[in-house]
Amino acid sequence: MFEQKDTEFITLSRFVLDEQKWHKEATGDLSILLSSLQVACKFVESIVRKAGLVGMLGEEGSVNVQGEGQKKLDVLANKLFIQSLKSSGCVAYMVSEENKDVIIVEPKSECDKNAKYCVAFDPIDGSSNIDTGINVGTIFGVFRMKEDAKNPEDSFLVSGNNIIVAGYCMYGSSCNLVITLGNNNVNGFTLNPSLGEFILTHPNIRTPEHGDTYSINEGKYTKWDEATKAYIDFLKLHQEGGKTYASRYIGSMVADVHRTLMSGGIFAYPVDSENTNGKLRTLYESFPMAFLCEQAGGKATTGAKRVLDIVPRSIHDRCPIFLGSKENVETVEEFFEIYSNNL
Ligand code: AHM
Ligand code: MG
Repeated sequence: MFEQKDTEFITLSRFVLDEQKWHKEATGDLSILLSSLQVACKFVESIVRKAGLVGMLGEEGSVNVQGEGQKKLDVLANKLFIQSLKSSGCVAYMVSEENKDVIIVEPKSECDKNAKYCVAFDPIDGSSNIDTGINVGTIFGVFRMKEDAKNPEDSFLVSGNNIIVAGYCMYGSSCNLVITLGNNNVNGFTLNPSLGEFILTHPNIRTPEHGDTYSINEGKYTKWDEATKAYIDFLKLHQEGGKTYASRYIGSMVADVHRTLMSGGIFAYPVDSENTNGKLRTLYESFPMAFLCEQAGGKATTGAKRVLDIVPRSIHDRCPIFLGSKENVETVEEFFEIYSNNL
């Protein structure tokens, strides 16, 4: 029988307003921005849910700046996020996986001229999974506009330590929005589709210190560097109390990171001979996920350095990433240390 989960019915909107109360200097702009992101996520969720019925599967026929074929859903979700964020009046600049250049928001009113936030996002992450009904998601990170910026790019070409909000929305068997505003606090909300509200279902998410699941595209084994090969070989051969590591890879970063965040273990997209800087984009994939992971008690490294210490040189830069449980990531760091000494 259906039982209502024992919850205080904290909606995402109320959660954001509560957060605002703690900051006496807050203008409310960030709350409005987050409300716009929330609306765009709900909009995309409603389309993903019925994509196969309304002709929204398949290719759009265009190619993005990354040289990747755009899916119809990539294009529509991108428009929805841009439109929703533009109409918030609080966003000055945006970077999207689907747009070559920084999107500059023209102020529509005097009030909009004070817009001070910059948002980087991947509207549909895991696009290759769209047509087979597998989980996809949206990833976003919010930055403050850089005061001495000469170009719109400058507000984004800063280290990940400048990110102030990060989150993702996973369009899966349920729609989950996981968000952090820092303060070592990560919260998960589940969309109640009948109410159209995200309800707090996973308060204060903490990533286990250690996990026994690894998540990586192992088909690329022969193309990896020696440190990555050695680390994955170690996981396969290593047994604790007779228990082996489990391999889980969906190929949608949002879904793979969500599982890693909730249950522990490691997610990785390392350098390979075809992707010499890794595949995942620093600004709107690696930074938000690394920030979420650290705020939940985990770690994120490129192998050589902390992901959030990277300063991207261009808005679509890529970086290798290993993120997840603290102990697992520290083992990765040890492997990279050994192999860097062997060079
Ligand atoms: P996308 O944003 O174009 O969908 O690409 C990113 C996706 C990630 O979600 C996922 O971790 C990775 O690409 C999977 O790549 P691969 O198919 O090479 O394993
Ligand atoms: Mg992506």
